[in-house]
Amino acid sequence: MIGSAFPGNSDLTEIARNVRINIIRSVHHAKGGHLGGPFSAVELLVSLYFHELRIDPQNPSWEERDRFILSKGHSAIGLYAVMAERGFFPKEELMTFDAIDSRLQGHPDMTKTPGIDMSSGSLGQGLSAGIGIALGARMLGKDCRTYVMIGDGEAQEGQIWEAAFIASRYKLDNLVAILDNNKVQQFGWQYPMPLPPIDHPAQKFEAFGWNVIEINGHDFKEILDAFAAAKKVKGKPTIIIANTIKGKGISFAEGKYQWHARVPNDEELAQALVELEKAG
Ligand SMILES: Cc1ncc(C[n+]2csc(CCOP(=O)(O)OP(=O)(O)O)c2C)c(N)n1
Repeated sequence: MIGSAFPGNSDLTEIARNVRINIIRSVHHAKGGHLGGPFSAVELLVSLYFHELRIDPQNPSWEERDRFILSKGHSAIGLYAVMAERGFFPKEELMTFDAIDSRLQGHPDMTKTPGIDMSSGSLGQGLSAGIGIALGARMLGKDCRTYVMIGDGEAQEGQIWEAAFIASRYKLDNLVAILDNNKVQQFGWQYPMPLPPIDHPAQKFEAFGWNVIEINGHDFKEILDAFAAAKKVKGKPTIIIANTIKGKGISFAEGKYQWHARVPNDEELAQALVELEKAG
């Protein structure tokens, strides 16, 4: 973190709780947006923005910053809620989410929102852009690192595998991909289901020449250890396969594709807030 000490694991938990509360309030207020995917990614995003990334919220275009691409751009409200906690913009602005003139669009827009490194939402593209940024940093002799979060449903896109092939060919050890492996995508498959969106992701990325680390994506210690381990690897990109739960933290949404992009009604919001306030 720039300008402040590592907040500690208990504080990270508290931040994650606030983030989940702000996500569901924003989606309820906007009457639109996604819930399941943002909720599965909360601990990963909090770890990135409160521990891992070399960033300065006061200077979001700082040349020497690490870059982050939310390739699963439909989870934008999760990213905005974390960035607001970190001070990129006021938390009150979250209530403008998805409004036509808001800086916080339904999918990230690098031309509108301070601190967004790539516009995303059309799945499959973020890893390719991350490779370009990581390669550029190496050619310029810069030590900044690039992080890209992809979804497991998104990993069905062919472009992800073209990117996976190229990243290891260029030995991009300054690139870290994070797979939010919540095992549920937009429609139809029950959880647990016979076929996840991508089976054996660790073996597949390993076969493409990546360093693979598999973790529980809701456990801060495992996440931070994985980031630290990735920094020590030379000559290969790293993928962190983060096993997560879609809708994590709301009992009636966990693991349910029906909550991929559903807006809670007033009663559902109230029940979710009771559960989230109690979460530790
Ligand atoms: C190219 C493209 N095809 C389809 C969509 C519509 N879409 C939005 S989210 C989604 C499911 C994504 O699943 P996953 O990557 O597992 O995301 P998560 O479960 O983390 O929300 C789809 C198909 C899209 N945004 N882009």
